[in-house]
Amino acid sequence: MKPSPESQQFIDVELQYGANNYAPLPVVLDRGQGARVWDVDGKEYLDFLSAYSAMNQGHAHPKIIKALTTQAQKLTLTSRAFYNNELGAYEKFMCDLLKFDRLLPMNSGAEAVETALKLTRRWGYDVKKIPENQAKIIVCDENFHGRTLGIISASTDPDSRRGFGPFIPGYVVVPFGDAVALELALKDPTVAGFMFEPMQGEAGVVVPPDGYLKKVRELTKAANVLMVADEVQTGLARTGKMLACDHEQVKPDVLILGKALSGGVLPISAVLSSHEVMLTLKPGEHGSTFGGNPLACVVARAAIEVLLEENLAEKAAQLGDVFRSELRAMNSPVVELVRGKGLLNAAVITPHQRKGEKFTAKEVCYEMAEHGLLAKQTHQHIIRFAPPLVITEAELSKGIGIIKSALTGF
Ligand code: IF1
Repeated sequence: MKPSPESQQFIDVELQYGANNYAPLPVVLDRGQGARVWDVDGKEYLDFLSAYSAMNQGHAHPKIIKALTTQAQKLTLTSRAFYNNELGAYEKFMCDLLKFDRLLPMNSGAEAVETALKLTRRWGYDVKKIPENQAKIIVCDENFHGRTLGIISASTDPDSRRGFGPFIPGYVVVPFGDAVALELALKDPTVAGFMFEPMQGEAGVVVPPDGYLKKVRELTKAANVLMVADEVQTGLARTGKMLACDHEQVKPDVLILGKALSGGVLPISAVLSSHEVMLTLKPGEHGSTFGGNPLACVVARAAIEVLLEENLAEKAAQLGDVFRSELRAMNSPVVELVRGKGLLNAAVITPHQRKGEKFTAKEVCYEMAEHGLLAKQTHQHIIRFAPPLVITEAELSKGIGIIKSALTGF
């Protein structure tokens, strides 16, 4: 796909002045509404990425934008040196909804993960009485939890780690979805927590075997180890339940949220946990300038209310079933596998030749973009499909049509 001269100008200035840490599709977006976005030439696309599941509520949701603009004119930031009149109400709202005792507000997903890691270690020392500097945290092979040094120290992806060492010690890696391996790793009495994604995102939308979440809950409890669920991507209605852990009715000890917590409007993240875990932190031991700011509190509350008022978890479950069955029914010889839950799905593509040229996940994404659907490959052969949950049935059918033509040729 060849960008218009106008688009190319925007691309060129980024190429010249930006860091080179992304390789975007050559589409320059200018406006969004619901499940649709428009580029600088006015071309319309269906957004099947949703900013990596941050836009569950859709672009420019009127309720969230109203909350944003109203509060922005009143008070945006106080820092935590003072109280503000929105934080407590937001914390209570979230704790009541998700049945946790306490919430710690942060900004990006990675910061919330860092917070959860620190809380887990702190609990390990103060409550579990692990000897000083010996706490370990178990993580999964092919995890993705963010980009900070503390987090990439737990990563098994060479691209995320190369040239960034030395790394932070104290991680143990087990295969994802393997309860037997977890049980074995939990025998070490210096383990403080097990942090994992209930469905792995970057690994290619990997759904664990049925019963895995329940088993994780049982095993961690028996070993006196915190179950730390990173639901930054899977949480907040994306997989067809408010939390992916709800699919097996388990409650983690520590829950990490981000992305759709703001409906894609601001970086807002949070860690939720029990009195026992959260109160191991004392004043001055952790924090953030922007975390818990009144603008974020108001936006997050509106964003969660939208999920509830519009039954977006149920909608994701229903439309997700339609999406997967339609994709499978295409019987495309180049689609090896369709997997996912709710509206977090992926297709595994067989690399093949078309019109004499190689055709893999990236080429499929370019072709879909030409025809008005934006999605992004992960690894070389997997395409993630995750439209905003507010997508209409008509828009979803249109999207399925575009995917079909991109996969089958014209
Ligand atoms: C990028 C993937 C998605 C996450 C989980 C924490 C974070 C993320 C489970 C950190 C972030 C992102 C970041 C984005 C690409 C992306 C991603 F492809 F890498 F896997 F969503 F699918 N926990 N995920 O998925 O949150 O600090 O970014 O707010 O460009 O790196 P963050």
